[in-house]
Amino acid sequence: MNAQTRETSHYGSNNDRRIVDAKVIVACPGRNFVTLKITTRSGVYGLGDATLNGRELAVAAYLQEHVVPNLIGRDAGRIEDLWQFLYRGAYWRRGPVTMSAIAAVDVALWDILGKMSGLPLYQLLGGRSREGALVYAHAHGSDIAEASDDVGRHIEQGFLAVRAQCGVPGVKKAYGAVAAGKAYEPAESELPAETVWNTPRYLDVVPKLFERLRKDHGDDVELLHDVHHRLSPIEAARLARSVEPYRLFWLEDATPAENQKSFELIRQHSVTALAVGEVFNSIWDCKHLIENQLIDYIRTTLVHGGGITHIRRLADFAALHQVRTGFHGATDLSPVTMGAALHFDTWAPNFGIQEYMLHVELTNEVFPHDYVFRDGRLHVGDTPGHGVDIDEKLAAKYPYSPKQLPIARLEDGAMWDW
Ligand code: CS2
Ligand code: MG
Repeated sequence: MNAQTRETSHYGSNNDRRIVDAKVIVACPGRNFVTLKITTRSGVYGLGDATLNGRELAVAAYLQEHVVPNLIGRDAGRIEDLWQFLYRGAYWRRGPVTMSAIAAVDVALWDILGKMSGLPLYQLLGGRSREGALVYAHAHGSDIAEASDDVGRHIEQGFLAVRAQCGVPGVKKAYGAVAAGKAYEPAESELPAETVWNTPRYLDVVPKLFERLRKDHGDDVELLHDVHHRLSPIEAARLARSVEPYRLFWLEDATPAENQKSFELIRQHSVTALAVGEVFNSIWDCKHLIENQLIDYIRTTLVHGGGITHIRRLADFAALHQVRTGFHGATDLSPVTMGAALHFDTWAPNFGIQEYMLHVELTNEVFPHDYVFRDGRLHVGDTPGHGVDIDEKLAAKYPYSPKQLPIARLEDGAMWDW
């Protein structure tokens, strides 16, 4: 027992809130997910997602070996203090493994707070700023015509925003550009498949894709595109300028951003809106980008960025610079992250858009949730907490299965970004 005792609040004494169990659940209901379930003495539990695609077991071990022993006996109501404890106390700061583990604890504690107080998470954050969160779907095709048909299908389904990717002529297989109807993220093999990338051909096809999409689908639909870190800064600037006539909602990950100053070059040459940050895990990864207004949307989401406690700080900082959120929402983030992110989106004054790549049915069965898609937006329910649960018995039927996304090389064999 630590010093934080004998305190009561409107939602119970901290004796009820004491953490008595923390369980790391690893399962593969369609994709691999790592989930942390924290249980308090009162029996109320909270869930946090700790999934780091392709490196799942590293986070599971970090939690199991280094975090869980520190949680038992602590007051689940001290969310900020536990965040600081796990961040500062580890001595080693930041990094995707650490920050995903901290996020799982943090989101689980916010879930507990919601359940104990009988309030949905968005209410704890400050209440609704909007009725629903605008989402974008994924459309793709092996060529421009197929991708355009797929965009049309998504518009018919009610999406107001669609991300479009298409095959690159002469490039046999590129991550993100599969035939329409096939899974966008082919995490198929135990070791990563190797694909061959060609930048000049890609730079040639993308403006043609968006010219066609505007012709076929008009000006109302919001269109997005993910470059997936494959360009140099000057190439990214060229692409951003070449798609200006088609008014993209955003161009994502146009160039890797370890060196945040790279984005200055893109900004100098183009007014296309820019999004980046799904691989970031801390406010420090985007501080220069945000305070110099080099981006328009920040994509870092709860699971990889230290949970609600840290991302709220990041979002508030972004708001000061008129940068909006556009959280990562691929199928390798669990519905727990989606649910929590949607509550955040419902509150955040500077919310922009939410990525929504639909989970397969089995994933949804393992993680029952109350968010629903309606009229181009996702709507959270009023279940206390973040509204996402786990069916542990069902999850246990789908054990961890190592799977990797494909990587890329250039035609001369050199390793490239994907
Ligand atoms: C992609 C992701 O959703 C996106 O924008 O970039 O699919 C990303 O490749 C994966 O989440 C990586 O694990
Ligand atoms: Mg992306």
